[in-house]
Amino acid sequence: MQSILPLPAQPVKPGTSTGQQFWHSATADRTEKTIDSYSPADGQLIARVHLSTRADYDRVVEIAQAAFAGWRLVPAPRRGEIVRQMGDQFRRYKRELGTLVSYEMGKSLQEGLGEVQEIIDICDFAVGLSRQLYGLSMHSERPAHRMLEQWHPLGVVGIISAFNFPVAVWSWNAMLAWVCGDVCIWKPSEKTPLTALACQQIIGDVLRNNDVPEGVSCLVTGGRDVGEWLARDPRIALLSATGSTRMGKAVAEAVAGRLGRSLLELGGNNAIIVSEHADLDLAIPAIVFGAVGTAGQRCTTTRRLIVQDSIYNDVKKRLKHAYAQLRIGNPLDESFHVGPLIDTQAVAGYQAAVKAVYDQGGRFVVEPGVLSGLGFESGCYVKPCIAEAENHWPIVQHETFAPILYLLRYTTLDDAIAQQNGVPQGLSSSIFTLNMREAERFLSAAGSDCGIANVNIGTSGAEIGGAFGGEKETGGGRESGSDAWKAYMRRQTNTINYGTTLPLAQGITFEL
Ligand code: UN1
Repeated sequence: MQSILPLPAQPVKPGTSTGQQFWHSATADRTEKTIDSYSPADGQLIARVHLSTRADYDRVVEIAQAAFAGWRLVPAPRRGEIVRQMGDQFRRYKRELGTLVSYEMGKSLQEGLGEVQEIIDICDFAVGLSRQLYGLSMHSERPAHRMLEQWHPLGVVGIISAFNFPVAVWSWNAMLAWVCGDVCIWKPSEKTPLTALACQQIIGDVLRNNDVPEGVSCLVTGGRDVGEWLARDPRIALLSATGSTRMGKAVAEAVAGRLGRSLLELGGNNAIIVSEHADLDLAIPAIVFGAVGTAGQRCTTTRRLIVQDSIYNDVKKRLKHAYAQLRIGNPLDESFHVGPLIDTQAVAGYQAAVKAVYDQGGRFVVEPGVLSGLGFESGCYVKPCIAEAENHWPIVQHETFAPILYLLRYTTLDDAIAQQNGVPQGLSSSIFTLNMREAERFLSAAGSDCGIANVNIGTSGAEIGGAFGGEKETGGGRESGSDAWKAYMRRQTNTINYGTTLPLAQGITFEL
């Protein structure tokens, strides 16, 4: 891997994508603090990245604000054209970036490439959107009056992204924000800073070649402190944050305290209901991919399986068989299905959850374990496992970012839906059934309470065309497709009088 990205002699420094300070300059302070990025695949140090100071942060916000003054006046389709060129750049660098995502984050190469494909897809979506930022027009109650609404750029958008989708989730936000006329400051996860720097490099040429003002795309690096600076800063018009519910609550409180806007995409505790009317040939692979894909570290990972009594033993048997085929190993080797967790701290979280399952009365039907020995030197590889459990147990109610699947049973569909909804989170959900009444009930107002509800496909792997996000402790935000763009703009209602009198609304008279 060292040949793909040789470790730079000095830390890589963030900043704006067109500015001098993007790569570390010769004059930089050698005693500066850094984030060391290790690969969970082999435990190697990949790079040292400069940690933004408060002074760096303030400078970046000023540059972003200055850029916004110009960028908001660039016609939206022209902004879309620049995003189109970015999409081409991501096409060009798909393999390199996908490989780096896989190496720095630990997801399989296929998933790393898939993540870059999500960037390409959202670029295409945003290009079309740049000609469709539609407002409505309304009929006024007053003669010779016209009413309409228009959508204006909002300002500086902060983006806090998580390690599990280190680049795609940034792009869902940034590409929409840019066609909407906003400028972005991205704080990537401190666990995956290098993939973020790579994205800045990839789009840097496009911005320079098009004379886009410096500061349209900014990057700051760091952990909780930097997140707090963004959350408390009234110069940040919208803060979009993806991560844990704990982080989201802190962000929501700080942003609400200044009456700012936040867009939150937080934890999930996603379930698949498997009815006695399910086609199990579809259900089993969907469950396995949903539970073990990205080593159980997607917000949309399938964490609970709610199975009808009459097929419970059959489903259990088939899953045991499927899990026995899983090959765990280096994510860059395409013969493996499951890569490592992000770091040893995540492994400790997995072990604590396993212990909690035993303590709360659970039983593993596919055994857990941490792998060691040749190929597993990083200490981050764990066995995907399945436990028989009950929905109300604290460990089942909690999102553990690891490949642990809880097997639950139900008798009636009402009971299944109650269990599916009976958790604090509300991101993704699905039912496997060929019975139309069951499927429609699951999608009805009395059905799933999640932001995403699927029939005969799993809980993960959403396309960018739909709005992505969830209810309850998932935070309520929507990113990506549909009309999620509206969160990145400010709405203005206009009333125009083209007549010769001044009638007041609601029939009020006011004579002078
Ligand atoms: C996330 O885990 O934060 O639906 C995003 C999916 C992906 C995105 C997941 N398209 O699984």
